[in-house]
Amino acid sequence: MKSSITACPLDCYDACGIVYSDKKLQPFYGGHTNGFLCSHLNHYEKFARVDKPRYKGQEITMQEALWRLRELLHVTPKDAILHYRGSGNFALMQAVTDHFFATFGATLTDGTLCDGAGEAGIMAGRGSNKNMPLSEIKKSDVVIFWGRNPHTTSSHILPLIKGKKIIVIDPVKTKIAQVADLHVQIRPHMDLYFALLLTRHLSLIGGVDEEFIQKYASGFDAYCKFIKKSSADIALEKIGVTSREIEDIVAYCVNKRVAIVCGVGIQKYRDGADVMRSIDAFAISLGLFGKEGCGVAYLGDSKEGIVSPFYTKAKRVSKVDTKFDAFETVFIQGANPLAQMPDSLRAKNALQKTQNIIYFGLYENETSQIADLVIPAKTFLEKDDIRTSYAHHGLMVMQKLIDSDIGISEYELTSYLCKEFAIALQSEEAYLKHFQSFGVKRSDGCFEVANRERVAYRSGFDTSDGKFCFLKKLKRRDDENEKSFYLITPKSHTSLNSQFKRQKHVYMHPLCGYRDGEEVEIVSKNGSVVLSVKNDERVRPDTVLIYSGTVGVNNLTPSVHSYEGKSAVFQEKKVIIIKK
Ligand SMILES: Nc1nc2c(c(=O)[nH]1)N[C@H]1C(S)=C(S)[C@@H](COP(=O)(O)OP(=O)(O)OC[C@H]3O[C@@H](n4cnc5c(=O)[nH]c(N)nc54)[C@H](O)[C@@H]3O)O[C@H]1N2
Ligand SMILES: Nc1nc2c(c(=O)[nH]1)N[C@H]1C(S)=C(S)[C@@H](COP(=O)(O)OP(=O)(O)OC[C@H]3O[C@@H](n4cnc5c(=O)[nH]c(N)nc54)[C@H](O)[C@@H]3O)O[C@H]1N2
Ligand code: SF4
Ligand SMILES: [Mo]
Repeated sequence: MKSSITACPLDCYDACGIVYSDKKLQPFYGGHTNGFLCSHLNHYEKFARVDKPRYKGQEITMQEALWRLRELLHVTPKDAILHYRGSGNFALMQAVTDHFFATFGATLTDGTLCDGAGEAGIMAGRGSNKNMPLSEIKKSDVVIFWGRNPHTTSSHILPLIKGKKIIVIDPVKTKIAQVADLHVQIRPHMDLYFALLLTRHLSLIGGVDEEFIQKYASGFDAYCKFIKKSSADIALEKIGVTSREIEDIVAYCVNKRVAIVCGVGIQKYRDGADVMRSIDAFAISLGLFGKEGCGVAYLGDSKEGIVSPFYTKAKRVSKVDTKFDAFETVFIQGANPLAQMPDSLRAKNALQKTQNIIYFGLYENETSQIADLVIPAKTFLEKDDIRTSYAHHGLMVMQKLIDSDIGISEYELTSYLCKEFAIALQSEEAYLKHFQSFGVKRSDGCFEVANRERVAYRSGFDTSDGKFCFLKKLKRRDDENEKSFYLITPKSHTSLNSQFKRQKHVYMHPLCGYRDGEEVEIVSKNGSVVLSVKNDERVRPDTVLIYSGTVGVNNLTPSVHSYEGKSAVFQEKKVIIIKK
């Protein structure tokens, strides 16, 4: 069989290129993928999928499922229909359903469960979110992983950082922390203070890039005063760092090409925007923008430089605290809100009060279990699509490679609905061509999104005066309950959020005094979950770790928004542990 090229559809920084040959998924050699995939894709076809549509528990044919869908949409008042789409498949054609639902007059969502708080911090400081692409990291001397776990979530960075000085700031002794030159095992949610202290120390030793600051920032002196005031009462042990660590990091960074690689770990808090902005400010003080191999890498805007061909103007409600019960018919696509939304008991309660829950997805999960109508999707191998990334500039065509009797593609489903309700829709090919038109061919033959800058901010920032805007005020409030634990809930190497092999344990430091396998109840103001303990020396003794995708983890998390960025905040609340 001739081999064909596609790309991994998952919500992941790396957006790997894939060669499909002899019915096997193999890594694309070259580009950033360069020879390896990860366990999700290496075992992709082993995970059981939903193979038949069903209504109220009874198997039906796809044709019957579509009739039923049309009927439910027809009988529900339009303002009582909600379209809730997640990021189970990250490719661009997934949004074609938005076009139908928006034109039809249904409500769509806004807000994010992911990176919105951090992004808001970047926007407030720089006026835009132009990301440092993966490939630039190769040119750095020093790489700081700040709340990012590359072995698990972005393993294609690893070949790029060989031989560099590695600094890790993470409450967990992750794999990268174990091999780093310096690991600061910071207390959760203390990054803002830490960033302020780093900037302050840099300033005290005269390491600030004065020329850069003069040109591209305003109010640095005022910021130094702000730092002095806001960190005056903060003891280093409260942050979980030492003065030696502060000195060492600053010494590593002065006059070096430094990449600060941030992940979502730093911003799962209400003031997540301020945390990100204080880290950006440290980078500003070092003069890290507009230069090769320097900068702050976070989750960029994967749609930067691409104009959507779909009609998406609609009334919108937040994805974070969705009042499902304000609707009669809820259409859920590429998402498992009952596991992945915060305050999942509230979400379940509200969703169960609706009349019709429609689940359009690949796998069985908490949401498919309570759905009235279940419509299986096609996998990325069975449909045409195209994707971009939030960590590099690639634009990757995803060809249909397999015919299958199972499922329906997002385009086919939309095309059926548009026909039934007399809504205009272009051909699938026309949309794919539209997306492709934003690509340019690189010298290695791969496509990337045109006009994205490899090194952004060469001539200043996108704020109104072209200068970086420093943080002026803190909004945080700390939960000082001594008996409670910080809850951190990062990504697992065995699952992609709730897809694939989900974790089952709560990870705790042996000093907490629990036995391996012992069941404990973890309790927060929002709810509780019973999990068995796994002792793990990588976790701080004041912290418990429950991976994203673990059944019940979001019983514990509140459905409040970040102060900026309309984002969920999964680590805001502390928890207590009760022996069973
Ligand atoms: N294998 C795998 N890969 C994935 C995913 C997955 O579920 N599984 N999910 C994908 C998605 S949707 C996303 S958004 C990305 C996210 O990928 P990452 O940005 O790497 O996100 P996390 O794993 O949530 O958090 C990263 C690190 O932050 C640390 N951390 C937690 N709290 C704090 C804190 O207060 N301060 C500091 N400094 N660090 C903290 C955690 O211990 C963790 O090591 O990964 C994508 N890739
Ligand atoms: N506790 C905690 N909660 C979290 C997080 C955390 O770190 N900790 N992370 C948050 C983050 S960053 C994110 S991005 C969200 C992710 O949350 P979700 O977007 O809900 O992601 P998944 O859990 O991966 O579920 C995606 C579903 O998409 C379906 N799917 C996959 N491919 C396709 C397809 O091609 N078509 C269709 N129609 N369906 C498909 C699968 O059936 C799968 O069940 O979770 C958030 N929730
Ligand atoms: S999940 Fe990420 S690392 Fe794994 S194959 Fe897909 S894009 Fe690559
Ligand atoms: Mo995410």
